[in-house]
Amino acid sequence: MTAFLIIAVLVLVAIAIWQMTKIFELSQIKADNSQIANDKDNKYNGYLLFAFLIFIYGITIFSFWKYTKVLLPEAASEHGAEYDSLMLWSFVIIFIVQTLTQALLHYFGFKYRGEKGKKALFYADNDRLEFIWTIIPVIVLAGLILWGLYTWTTIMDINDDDDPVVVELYAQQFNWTARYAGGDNVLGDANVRMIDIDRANVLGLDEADPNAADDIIVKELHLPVGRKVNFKMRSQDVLHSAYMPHFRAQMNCVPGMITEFSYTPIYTTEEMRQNPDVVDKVKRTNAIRAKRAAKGEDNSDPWEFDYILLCNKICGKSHYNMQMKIIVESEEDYNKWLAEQQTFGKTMMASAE
Ligand SMILES: [Cu+2]
Repeated sequence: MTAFLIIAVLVLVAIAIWQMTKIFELSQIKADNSQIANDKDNKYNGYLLFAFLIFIYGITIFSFWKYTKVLLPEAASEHGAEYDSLMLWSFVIIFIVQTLTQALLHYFGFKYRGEKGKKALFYADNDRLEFIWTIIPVIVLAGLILWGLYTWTTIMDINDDDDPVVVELYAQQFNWTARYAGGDNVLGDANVRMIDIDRANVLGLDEADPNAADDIIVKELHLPVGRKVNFKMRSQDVLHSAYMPHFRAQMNCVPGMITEFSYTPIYTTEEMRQNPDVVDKVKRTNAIRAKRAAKGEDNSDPWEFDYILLCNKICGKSHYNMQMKIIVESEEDYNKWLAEQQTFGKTMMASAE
């Protein structure tokens, strides 16, 4: 790949030098006018325009065929479908408009190519035409913006009604920690100044706050299916972004403040593993891994699908590996798992001994 890029750059530099010498030659006044475009040249360039049009349409079709399968599978959250249709319709509109305008642009480029004796028509203005090409984009764009704002307000519903699970996501270079609010479903106060690694107070919880004692700090996110989860994000050092692609969720984690996002997972991890898109993706990935393993390039085990929390803000050298596994399960399994975790109060007691 690097060799290819170097060759490409060298070729482009060579072309640039060649073109510059041509310009230099043109600047020398000569009797010979072989460098001035004639009808034949203009026609030839007109055909090249068509060739380019075919090229961009071809590469578009190729990309659809080749890369559609690497898109995310069906959304696994309640709001996800709405988000996806907003995205899809924006793309459909952009796609149609760009396909038509590109065709017209190249066609007119060809039709009105330079020709001996051909004169351009001077056309001052046409109010009706200008009105049409202003009002149509205005209506379409206003529609998209209103729909987007409506979707945004629905998604950003972070109220505490309907008994949501309250979870804190704590970002630091380069890992995630999650904190559950415990029995009272209220997160205890926390501040980076109170972090005490020696005593395992990794999130800086306020030991004097009674709400903190039952908080549960974990390194793997478990969520009950069908129940709303309210995330409260914090960052210890720099800007991070909590990105949960399968749930169509992302929110920046900003040092010094708490940001929020909430969603309701609708498929358990097990259910998502049965999703045809996911089955297909796992199959393809494992085929590639097997091929690499046969060549001795890869010795990792077959991959299994899991929901994932990633950092989506370049935050330092190990940003690419800043992730946490998410497991969506039945409320029963979730409660069982939660009951097995140690509370912050107990951790503090153990460290005091
Ligand atoms: Cu990060």
